[in-house]
Amino acid sequence: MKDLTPAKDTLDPIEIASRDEIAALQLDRLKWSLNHAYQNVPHYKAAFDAAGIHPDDLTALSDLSKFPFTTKQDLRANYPFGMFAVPRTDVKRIHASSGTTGQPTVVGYTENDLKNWGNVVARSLRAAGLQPGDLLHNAYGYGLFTGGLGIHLGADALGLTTIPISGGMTPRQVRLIEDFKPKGITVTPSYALSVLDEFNEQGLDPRASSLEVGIFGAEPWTNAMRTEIEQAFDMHAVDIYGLSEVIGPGVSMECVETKDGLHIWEDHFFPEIIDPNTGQPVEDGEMGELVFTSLTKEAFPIIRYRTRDLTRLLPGTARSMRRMEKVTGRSDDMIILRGVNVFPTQIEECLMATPGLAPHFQIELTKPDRMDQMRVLCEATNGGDSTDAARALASRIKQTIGISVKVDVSDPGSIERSQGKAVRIVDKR
Ligand code: DLL
Repeated sequence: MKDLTPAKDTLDPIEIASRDEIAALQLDRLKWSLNHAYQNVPHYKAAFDAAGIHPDDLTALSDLSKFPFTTKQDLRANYPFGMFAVPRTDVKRIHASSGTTGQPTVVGYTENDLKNWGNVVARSLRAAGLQPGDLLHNAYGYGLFTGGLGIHLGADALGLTTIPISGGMTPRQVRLIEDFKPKGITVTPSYALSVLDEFNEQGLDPRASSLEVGIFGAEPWTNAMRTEIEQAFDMHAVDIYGLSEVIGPGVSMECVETKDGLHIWEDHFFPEIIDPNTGQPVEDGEMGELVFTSLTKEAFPIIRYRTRDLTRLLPGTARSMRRMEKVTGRSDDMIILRGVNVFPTQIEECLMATPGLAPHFQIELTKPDRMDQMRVLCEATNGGDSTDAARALASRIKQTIGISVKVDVSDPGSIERSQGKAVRIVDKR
């Protein structure tokens, strides 16, 4: 793999500024953002008043913990445009979550917001090793989902040539990678595996492709998966994180030179980690739920938003800004199996460590006799001995996670393929 480390003089100065400089900027911006939300969004005024707190009470960054949280429920209650802080006519773009688990969450952007979003995504793409003039194959979905258009905005801001292929039509994805020879690919890790299968199906060698870096996010994935993808394509694999409510992709990004967690673009998004049960902030380094406050957003300011994503904060390395560890999972995706907490990423790690199994999997939950049961559905690699592999995976899960599961290994191609975010859990209870 080529060294793709970006030259220091191409970074935004704030990426490598001193912590004091970053904190001073955050404090100024935080005061602005709290006031902006309070004055222009009835929900925030009511919530701050009810908590007996006013934006002027914030004199230090640590005062933020006195302000109330915002939850997905609050956004739903204000559907569709109730959380907007500017007149609708100043909103230049709207995105929305798919709403598969309820009413969709609607977010909006002013012209300035789009510019800032483009800049943080450009920063992220540069951190992955892309430079102006490079060719990018953007396979995140275009539409109301923020992935496709969010990455596109950043690619434009960085000066890349973008192939806006979106998700799906996998044979065509492979064909265009072969014909156009992009340097980078932006795609969910699970869909990257579908693209990989297609390479093999067509008898093409993915390692011989032009791809030098893949920028993977929108769903949890493990370091074991990173190794698998890097080896399969002979390219770097880096992690990009974000969520619609905070801006979209580009909230944090892993640097290609260190691959040690994701630097949060702290000049725009202020992170906290809280204990999900008590709501109390925990120290940097401790695991908990990630909470974000926007510092510059005009159309849709968001104050102390509970992401439900579990991770921890770490000091900066390749950049001055703090890192978040790879997300373990969402608290919603945590399975409690006979008292043991399990995340799909833990199953992924065990699967990737078991020879003879392909990286595709689903977890099926049933309750045959008032006891929860988990079945891991996976596939044999071509020519693998599936009985041995099944036994090996079940035993690895028992040893490392401490739960007994059934493992069903089926023929290659039998697990439903993702075209975007993978569905990991099928709950039949
Ligand atoms: O998935 C934004 C995005 C698009 C990020 C493309 C990266 C690349 P939403 O659809 O609002 O936005 O979903 C946000 O997806 O709260 C996490 O649970 C999960 N997620 C996003 N990125 C990662 C990641 C986009 N790198 C939700 N690792 C978030 C783990 C991620 N989970």
